[in-house]
Amino acid sequence: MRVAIVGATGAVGHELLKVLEGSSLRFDELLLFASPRSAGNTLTFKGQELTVQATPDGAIDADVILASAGGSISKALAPAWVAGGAVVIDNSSAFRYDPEVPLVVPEVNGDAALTHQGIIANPNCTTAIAVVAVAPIHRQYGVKRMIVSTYQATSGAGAKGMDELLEQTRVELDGGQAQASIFAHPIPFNVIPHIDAFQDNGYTKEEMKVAWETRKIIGDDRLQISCTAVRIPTLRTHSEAITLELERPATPDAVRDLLAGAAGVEVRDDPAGKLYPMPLTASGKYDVEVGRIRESLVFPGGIDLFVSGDQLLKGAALNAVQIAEYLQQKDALKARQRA
Ligand code: A2P
Ligand code: 11C
Repeated sequence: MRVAIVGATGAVGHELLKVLEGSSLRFDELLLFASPRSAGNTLTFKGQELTVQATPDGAIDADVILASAGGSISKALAPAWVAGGAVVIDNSSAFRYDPEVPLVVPEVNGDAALTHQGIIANPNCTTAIAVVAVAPIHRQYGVKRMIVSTYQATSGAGAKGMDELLEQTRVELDGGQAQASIFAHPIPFNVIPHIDAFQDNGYTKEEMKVAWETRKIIGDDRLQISCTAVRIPTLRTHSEAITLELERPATPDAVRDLLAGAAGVEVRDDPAGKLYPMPLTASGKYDVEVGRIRESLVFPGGIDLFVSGDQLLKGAALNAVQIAEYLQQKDALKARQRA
């Protein structure tokens, strides 16, 4: 069984290597690919130095390809990878809205992965982190409307986004004026309500992704969702304030109990003890932290909550590896015959 990472040198790529080190996924060989700029560089996996190769134009001789080199690379190359016999788990948005491509968060709709025709899409990080908390509530109480405000880390823009936060913060602290390159405005000591391109309806693409993808993963087109997506000066954890209008009334205690038993969730909810989700505690963690669970003042029987989830882990690398693990557990991942 051969696993390949395309985009191995990026922020998500690094996390993929780390998550695979501790994963239950059984495989014999790991191949690393990135742009030609990184060819010949080495990355460490389980104490061994592996050499990064330039991503070829065509097929890759691997059984599973974890792709995280951006939408244009996936769009251009994934068909050739599939034609070559690989199962592609794609972290980009290139195929998420294709009805033939399952969009999967294993805790929520793992079985959808089994219907794949070569490509399985990994959701947008903001969506993946939200649905881990919202899906169990939806199953029990039926979510009618969902209003989300996000606090998104710079890692969503890749390693260069994280570098820009660190470098430009130093510039500001040294008395200089931060210059934006990756983000629309300087990110240090700022918040920017602009992630991805503005659409005709006034929402950004990131905001629309949360609506489209949540409906697809939860499997309910009636769900009404409105999102405001905001970039904040943190490194790698996205937080989200979520308001839910429910079909059947819930109590905060019942939701706390429900989420305490939900896969991929850590309930962190003791305001008197200053215990709630935060990037500080959620970064590097596999579980999504959920707290500030309270009855909505606007929707009687509805729920307000706050989540923090590591953007590079549940928002990207961890979810991708969990999809591969799920396929293998279901005996749906086979090594191909090689000469
Ligand atoms: P490289 O490091 O060689 O540029 P991030 O999201 O953190 O910016 O990472 C993007 C990842 O995608 C990196 O591993 C990067 O490799 C890779 N990448 C960028 N452009 C290409 C390309 N044309 N072909 C293959 N991989 C690419
Ligand atoms: C961000 N959520 O924080 C974006 C990054 O659709 O996979 C992920 C974009 C995507 O900038």
